[in-house]
Parts: sequence; C-alpha cells; structure tokens
Amino acid sequence: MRITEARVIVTCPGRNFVTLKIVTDEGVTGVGDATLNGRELAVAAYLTEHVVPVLIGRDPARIEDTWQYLYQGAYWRRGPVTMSAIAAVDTALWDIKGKIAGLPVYQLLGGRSRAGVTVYAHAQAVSIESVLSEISSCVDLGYQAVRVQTGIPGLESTYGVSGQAFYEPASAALPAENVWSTAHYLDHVPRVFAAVRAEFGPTLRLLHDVHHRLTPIEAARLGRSLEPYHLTWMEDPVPAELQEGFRLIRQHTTTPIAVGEVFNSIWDCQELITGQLIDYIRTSVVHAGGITHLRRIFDLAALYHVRSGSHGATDLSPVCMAAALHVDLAIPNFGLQEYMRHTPETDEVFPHSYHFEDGYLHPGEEPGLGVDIDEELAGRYPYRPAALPVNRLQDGTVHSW
Ligand code: EZ4
Ligand code: CO
Repeated sequence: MRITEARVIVTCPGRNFVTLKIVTDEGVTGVGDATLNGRELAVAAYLTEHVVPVLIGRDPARIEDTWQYLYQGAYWRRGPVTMSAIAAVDTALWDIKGKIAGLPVYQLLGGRSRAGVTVYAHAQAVSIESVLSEISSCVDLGYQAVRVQTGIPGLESTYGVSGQAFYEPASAALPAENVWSTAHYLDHVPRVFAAVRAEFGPTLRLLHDVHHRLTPIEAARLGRSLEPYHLTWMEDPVPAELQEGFRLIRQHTTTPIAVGEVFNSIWDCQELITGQLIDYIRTSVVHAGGITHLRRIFDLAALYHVRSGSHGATDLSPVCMAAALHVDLAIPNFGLQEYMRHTPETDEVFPHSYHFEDGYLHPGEEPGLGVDIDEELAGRYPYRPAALPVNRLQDGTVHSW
C-alpha cells in the first residue's frame, strides 16, 4: 500500500482548524489534527510545502519510521509548528492502520485499561455566586471533575472567563490585551474554592488553571492556600521553560501540579517527570508529536507516578479528541481528560463516534479513530484570521497570558 495524496484542509466552523487527510492507493484514508491556535497557517504551510511532498509514495504502515524521518530528517528539531505537523501525519497513519486491521486504535495500543475516559468540565463565571450554579450544571450532566475559573475583583477580564460564544477570543485579527494583577488574583482564588467546597462537599474533583502567570514562590503560596480545598490539580502554575523552578513549588505545597499543554516533546518535561516535580502531564496528541510520541511521554511518566491529564480545549479539533481518547483508554497511568464541547457546527464538520455518558467519554468501536472530516461542509467555512490575547501588568509590562 502507498500514500497517493495528502490534503491540508483549513476550515473555520466557529474557530479555525487545520486537518491533514492522507489518501492511499487502496482507498483507505486517515485524518490528523494539525491545529495550532493563532498560528494555524504556519502549520498548514509546513505541511503543504515540506511534508506532503515526502509522504507521496510512502508505505502508510511504517508509522515509527515516518515519525523518525520527519523528526530527524527536518534537522531543525521540535517546536510547536514542526511537532504539530508531525502529529497530524502520525495520527492519520494510526487511523489508517486501525481501519486496515478492522480495529479501533485503542486495540492497537494494547486494548482498554478502563471502562471509559473520565473527563473534566469547565465552570466559568465572573462572580462566585454564578460559578456555583455553573458547577451545579456540570454535576447535573454527570461530570465528576470540574475546572473552576472566576473573574478577579479589580480586573476587567481574566483568563478562562469569557462572555463570548467562542472560548478564548478567536474573532479579532490582532491580539486583544488583558490586564493582570498577581496580588488581586492570589487574594481571590482561595475565597472561590472555600465557597465551592462549602457548597459541594469534599468529594467533587476540583481543578484550577493558573495559566502560567505566577513565579515559583507565588505558586507555592497559592498551592498552600488551596490545600484545605484539596484540588485535583493546579494547572500551569508558572511558565515551564524553567523546569527546575517547579522544585521550589514542590518544597512548599502538597497541592498537586499539572502542566504541559504548550509542550511539544518529551524533552520539555523530562526533568519535571524524572524529578517527580509534577503529578499530571497535560501534553496533547496534536501539539506533542502525535499518538506515537505522546505514548512515549506517558510511558516515561508512568515510571515516576505521573499520570496523564491531556489538554482538550476547543482549539484542539474533534480529530485530536478522538485520538486522545484511544490513548486515554489504553494507557495504565491515565489521570483525567479535559473536555470542552465543540459547537454544533464543528461537530457537523467532524462527524465522530466518541460520545459522553455519565461523566465519561467513550471513543466508540469504529475501526481507526472513529472520526472524519466532511470536506464539502468544511469548504463552506473559510479561514478567518484570529489571535490569542496578550497580557500586561497594570503598569504596562508584558506578562504571560
Ligand atoms: O488557553 O488551548 O486548559 N486549557 C487551556 C486552554 C488554552 C488554549 C490556548 O489555545 O489552558 O484553554
Ligand atoms: Co490550561
């Protein structure tokens, strides 16, 4: 069997997605997600100009060899653009392998290790009062774990609390600017979780995303102040270029730490994992080199009691979600999977077999990944330039968003 064609499809059914569809001479096709929020066309160009030409004529069965060819063969290693492009190819090849075998991909990864994939929902609102009712709605839907984000008094807007229909500004061509205050934030967050625990009791699993805004010692203070509310994790407490910085957080708090949504490779988390500096690794299929490399990261993590907590925001397409669920179902050290529902338009463009039931997602039993792209429909939603916001301190200094 040979690859005869690979199409790069950019579509915007509410937000931009980049999808690679690989076609073989025997008519079997596979899909992979290549979406990099705010930098979509960079990956599309990387695929079109540098990857698609070398795929033509290759044997689609050789997943590991193709991965190594694209990774080592580029000479310029790692980085979000390269690794998202490699991920798309890798994911599509797993999809093809599953279809040829007549098995869902999780079976190729060793079979199911659990009944379903426990997912966490997002509860977000400006006030504490309204976030409590958002959490109630999640509980009513069957979720056992909820990420809680609120507005910060004194700040006009903050991460994770958006009044917009699209999660995270994705409509403006140029970046919006947010204003940040660590002092206001650190004062407020413990009050939020005190109210949530008082309302919902001790067993609902609670999470919070700090979104890379603190220094290690500030994160240590936050973790310590949240200890009475026993979070499942605090996410991205600090920017993670400095892996060593997590050691300082660790020395001060037992609040578990999750990190990794912006990581591209095992090298971004090697020290975090082997130093036992984190509890959950949140790398995704699309941004960390596909199923092949994600499994490598999770296998390393398993040796150090680190569990998976894969990123699953709506800027990762249903193709990525489907692939993630096959990995989640198979690995021994699964932790939690983030799940934000896509818009009905997105779900229509990407028909899929995965489904939600009682707090769990199930990938379904279709051969391959169980997801596809309706190219005709996708063509009706042309790309729209979009950018993530930029953050500044109150004095105007640029800060992590
Ligand atoms: O801000 O995916 O945990 N989820 C997140 C996300 C990220 C977006 C960036 O594109 O932090 O919502
Ligand atoms: Co996050």
